[in-house]
Amino acid sequence: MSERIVVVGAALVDDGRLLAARRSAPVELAGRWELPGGKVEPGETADAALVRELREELGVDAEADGRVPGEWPLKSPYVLQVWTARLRPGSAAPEPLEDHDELRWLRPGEIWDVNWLDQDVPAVRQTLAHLGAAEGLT
Ligand code: DCM
Repeated sequence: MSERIVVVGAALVDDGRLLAARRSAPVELAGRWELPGGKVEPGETADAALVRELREELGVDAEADGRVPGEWPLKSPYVLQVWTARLRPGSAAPEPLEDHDELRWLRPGEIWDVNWLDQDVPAVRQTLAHLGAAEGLT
């Protein structure tokens, strides 16, 4: 029996906008947009992994605030979970340091303008349902 491995995606929200990141690798995912994040390492909590990944990939100081209910299958053994996150005061603005070549802050009404990874579409939909009204995203 193989264990499943959790990939955490960040719904990073700032000023009523959601951050989307365009992947530059691997080739089969390049050009598609995702909630930035990555694999949870052994012994690491999901929210700590999220903060680490956002620092590594985007150079930001972020904090996770809560999990979006649900879990979406990726290529086995991976599953995607989403946490909402925000920039801490004084954080640098996000930059595409690794894995991505473009970032966009999506305003309400722009959320579906980018070509999300297939597996991120239901996760983004659920994220909007979860925090849309409270964050002014819907
Ligand atoms: N992944 C995804 N959606 C996300 C984040 C990651 O489908 N929002 C996938 C892409 C990779 C795997 O999870 O196959 C691990 O991600 P990474 O390469 O960023 O560590």
